[in-house]
Amino acid sequence: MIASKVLDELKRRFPNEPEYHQAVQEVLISIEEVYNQHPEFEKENLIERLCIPDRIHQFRVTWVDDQGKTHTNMGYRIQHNNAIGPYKGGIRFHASVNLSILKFLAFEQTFKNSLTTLPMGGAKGGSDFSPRGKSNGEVMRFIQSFMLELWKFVGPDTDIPAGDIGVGGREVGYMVGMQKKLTHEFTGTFTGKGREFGGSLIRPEATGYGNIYFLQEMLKTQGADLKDKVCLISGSGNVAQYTAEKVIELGGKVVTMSDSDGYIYDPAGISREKLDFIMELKNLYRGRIREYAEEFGCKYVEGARPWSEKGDIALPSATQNEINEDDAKKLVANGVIAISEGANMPSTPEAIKIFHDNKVLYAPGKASNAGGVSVSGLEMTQNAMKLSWTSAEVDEKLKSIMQNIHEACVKYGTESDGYINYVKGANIAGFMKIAKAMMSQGIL
Ligand code: NDP
Ligand code: 2IT
Repeated sequence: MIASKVLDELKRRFPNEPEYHQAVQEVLISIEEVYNQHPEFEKENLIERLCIPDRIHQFRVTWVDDQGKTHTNMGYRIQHNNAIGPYKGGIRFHASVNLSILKFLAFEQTFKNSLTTLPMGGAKGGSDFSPRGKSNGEVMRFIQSFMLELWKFVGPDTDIPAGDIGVGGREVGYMVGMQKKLTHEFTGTFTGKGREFGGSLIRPEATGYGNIYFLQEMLKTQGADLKDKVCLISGSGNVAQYTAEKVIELGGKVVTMSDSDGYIYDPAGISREKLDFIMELKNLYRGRIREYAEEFGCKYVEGARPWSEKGDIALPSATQNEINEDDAKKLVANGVIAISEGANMPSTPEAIKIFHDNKVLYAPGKASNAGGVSVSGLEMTQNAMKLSWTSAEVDEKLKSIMQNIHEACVKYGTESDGYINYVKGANIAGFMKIAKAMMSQGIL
């Protein structure tokens, strides 16, 4: 396999999908050498079978707003690969959603899920519907219409969706309700459910906490910890909130958070009480991060990202490609020692090169944000066993999974000078498990 040739061919067959090409390119470059040590892989064209999704469902979603106006959106479910378990991955509702973004996310999810050590394949879905500014009734009616199509493709042993951007507890609840109505069955088809109907404790916290558990392992390799470290966080949604919570608990100082309008910079640090304000603002009132600056009198920068502020650690937790080459240069010039991604693919390839060239600790999302889907996997197990574990039990399992993922990255990613290339480590470790499973199951 010659990585550049495979990529060129994918670009020719699937043009205008830049995010998908970006995600595939990173993996191909990382695994090229290992792949070529196994001629049996190439003989069965494993690489194309792994890069091209098994199946794509695409449908129109029609719904009526509070004023009686009829809208159409697009709905998608990309079932990427189920070699190691049923399709599994989140649903994203955001105006920017398109096939390229969901294909990159489903591809990444396949590798991430392989790393978790749990038996889950990879998938992603969503819609270009944005819940922002919509009433509860509008969100519910949209979701009921979305589910009229999606229900046919999902199930507890087939494909198990969950949350992502724009999809939290409220949205998962509406999806579960409609799935139940259409199938007459109460099954564990979704994860991220409310606690009252089969949801796992710690699932809301899992991605953010997991990212910090991974970061702790990275810091340990340099004899460092989080105490008094200044942390730059982007986003103020599910992942960002619980990332901040864990940093604060471990003695670090969070100085930035953001939303799609801008970021706040609080040099005194976002305390536990101030984080409660953000959680209430975002989760209850669905307000804007600007209101934090108004409440506590700190700096707010409209239309910008937080990467020009000085910090020891960067924790991007909003969206893809939110750290570009210039941002990476600024972070490095300001003395950043670690970047641990809560979001999926938040750093551009040029930014990653800057981190690698400067030998800073850099964890790609498919390793460091795998805690969310891991606890989803634990939710599936609890549902199947019809029991629920305590918070402490789930948290303990989450920590151990993140430590195992870190270990796998070290095993496959340590370079001759001792620098740990977590991108290479995560991609090779994730790939080898899927490849072996695919080879065992015949040419499909
Ligand atoms: P939320 O919808 O809860 O929060 C998203 C946050 O990011 C919001 O603050 C949002 O601002 C901001 N944001 C979204 N899109 C953009 C954009 N285009 N530009 C700038 N800011 C943006 O989503 P999550 O916290 O769940 O997801 C955040 C990231 O983490 C995503 O990359 C997701 O794929 C990834 N992830 C999520 C997991 C989960 O379990 N939820 C698991 C693993 C990864 P605004 O409110 O203004 O839209
Ligand atoms: O990107 C992700 O890993 C998620 N959005 C969570 C997926 C899941 O199935 O819990």
